Amino acid sequence: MLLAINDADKYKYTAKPNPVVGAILLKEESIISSGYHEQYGCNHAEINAIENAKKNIGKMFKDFSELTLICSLEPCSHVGKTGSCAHKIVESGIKNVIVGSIDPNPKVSGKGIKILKDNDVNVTSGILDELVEQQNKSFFFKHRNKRPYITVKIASSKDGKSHYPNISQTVITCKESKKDVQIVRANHDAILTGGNTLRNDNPRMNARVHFSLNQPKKILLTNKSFDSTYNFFKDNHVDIHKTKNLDKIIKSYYRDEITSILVEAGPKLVNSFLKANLIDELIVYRSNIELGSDGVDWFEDNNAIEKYDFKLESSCRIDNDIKEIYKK
Ligand code: AOF
Ligand code: ZN
Repeated sequence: MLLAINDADKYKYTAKPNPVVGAILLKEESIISSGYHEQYGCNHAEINAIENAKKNIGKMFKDFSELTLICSLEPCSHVGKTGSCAHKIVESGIKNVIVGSIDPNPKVSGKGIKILKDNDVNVTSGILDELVEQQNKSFFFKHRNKRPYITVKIASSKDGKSHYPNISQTVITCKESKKDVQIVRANHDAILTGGNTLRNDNPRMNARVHFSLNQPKKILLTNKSFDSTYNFFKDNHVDIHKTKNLDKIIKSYYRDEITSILVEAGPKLVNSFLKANLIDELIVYRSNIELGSDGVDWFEDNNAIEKYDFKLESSCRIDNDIKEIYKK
């Protein structure tokens, strides 16, 4: 199971917004084949493991009834972009399945295991399930909380300021921090910003990384009109929301294929997310530069981070900056 979980992780940037899943077929102690959910919209892990085993029929095993399937997530019951894994397992003749975690997706949850059991397949589940959940944090979060996981990223001066007013762009953090932001973007399914940031900075907000990935979708909150020449409209379709009801907007993504949203916006929108209790994780890139009393505060409240119950989970140095990660 640990091997299935570990190797599945290689595909986290191309499987998203789907969970990463690993499957291994064993004959007694020997590995016959493995399979992974490598690419969103393509074969699930179990199907790849079964297909990869076929070339060993007659060499390493006679038929699938001799094999045990280990899969990190409950085999799916539904026919989505591909067929139902649970039915494929039954058809193959596999008789023993060991499952890491139950799938929290209500379309599947418990139903995949039921199909197996109803067809006389022995199922053991709950093996390293906490690790599977940790690995697919936002996927589990979304299904448990009926909304995507929300991370807010800010670049702050040492004295908690965002920028100088009336200056087009205030440079705060170093080059290395900006590079790190690209990885943070790559780890999210969507990036959200507001009209003010678009007008002032004209950011592209894609993930500029040197590995293949499914680029984050884009979400824009504004009641103004923007023409398509703004950089934000490159790469991907942009959802535009004119309402100010953040709760409604965020909850609307429960039905969408988005499990995590990265908010990269100015103080006004960040404070709205804070007050709406819609921040699950706050990432602060803190520079050693002070902007002084002319700078605009990131947070409207003094001690906002503590007041809203965020706890520092980790901090590390990036060149001259400090990256702090806070969670509720
Ligand atoms: C599995 N094996 O490898 C994965 C599963 O859109 P689809 O059709 O690809 O289905 C995506 C859903 O299937 C996803 O939300 C999750 O519930 C499950 N993922 N299931 O049996 C896999 N990736
Ligand atoms: Zn499946």
